[in-house]
Amino acid sequence: MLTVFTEKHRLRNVKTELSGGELVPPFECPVRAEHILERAKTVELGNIIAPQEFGLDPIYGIHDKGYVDFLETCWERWVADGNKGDAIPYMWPTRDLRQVIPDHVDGQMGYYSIGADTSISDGTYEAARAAVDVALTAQKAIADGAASAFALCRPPGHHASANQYGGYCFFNNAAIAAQAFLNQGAKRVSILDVDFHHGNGTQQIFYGRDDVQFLSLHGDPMDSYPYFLGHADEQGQGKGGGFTENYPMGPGTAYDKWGAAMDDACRKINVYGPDAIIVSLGVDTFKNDPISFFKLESDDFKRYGARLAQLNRPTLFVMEGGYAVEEIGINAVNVLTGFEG
Ligand code: Q9C
Ligand code: ZN
Repeated sequence: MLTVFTEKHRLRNVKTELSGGELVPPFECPVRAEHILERAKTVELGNIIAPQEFGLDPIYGIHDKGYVDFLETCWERWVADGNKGDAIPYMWPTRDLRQVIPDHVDGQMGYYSIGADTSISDGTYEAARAAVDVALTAQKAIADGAASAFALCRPPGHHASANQYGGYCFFNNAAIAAQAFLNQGAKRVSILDVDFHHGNGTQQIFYGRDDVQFLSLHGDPMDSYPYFLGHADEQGQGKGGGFTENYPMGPGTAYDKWGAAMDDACRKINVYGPDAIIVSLGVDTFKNDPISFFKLESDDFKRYGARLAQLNRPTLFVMEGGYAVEEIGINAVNVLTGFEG
């Protein structure tokens, strides 16, 4: 399987994450991508190529221009305002407040984010742009005839909506790739999100559409980030009704239950009959993940990779989360080798 990777991911290198009332080293750190790349080389997964540049147009197909402009300028404006640390939002237009876009960068950070866990610093925008190019380059390989490809994206994307960042995500790499398939003639695309966390951004982007089916297996939002989306009764709206499927699962969920949800999702993908499948590949379902509560073993990643291969459709893997950095390479690449059989 082809892997697309760029060193530009290292430009995403914030010092701090607000967690547990402290500023800690970020869970979403550069070594994650390095370990996955090393493992892909070790098992000789296939060629590893750098991305082409696709520019801003595919991003504007999913994200609001005002949001993109904000991400491009946030850090320089934060520094110009005299701040010393990473840019972290602290005020949001919640419930009864007005949804007005302020002029000040502090207000814009609140308007354009879903939480305080995702700091911004120098290079965040460039790295997020490069991650989109990684996804689109892998998508193009499939459009050109490859049966599968691996977009080793960093930063991840599935928590980013049309106009909000958070959960370590800025541009929704998987959503942008899905739109690329459609623009090139695909009639239907399925996005199967196996990251531990609900893919709230991807769900929001496609919630009212019937040309992208979104399915997510994740920690129950009653007990887990992102808390405010991902319940089983969220199934799409308007002509998108029935094209969103959520499988929230509780603490301690292991492969017996998780694999059954995966089977059910695969059955629904077959009914939908997509021209391509995008797997939002987070491996934070692993038993040792520091911020998650599922109990998958390393071998389970191979098992579900093999299950995905049975769908027998063009499949684009887009890297999302996973924070047990010592095992992240083994677990992510196990899905891909399991898929290849
Ligand atoms: N105190 C992805 O997996 N919150 N994002 C963690 C820890 C955010 C995860 C809080 C988790 C976001 C792509
Ligand atoms: Zn996650």
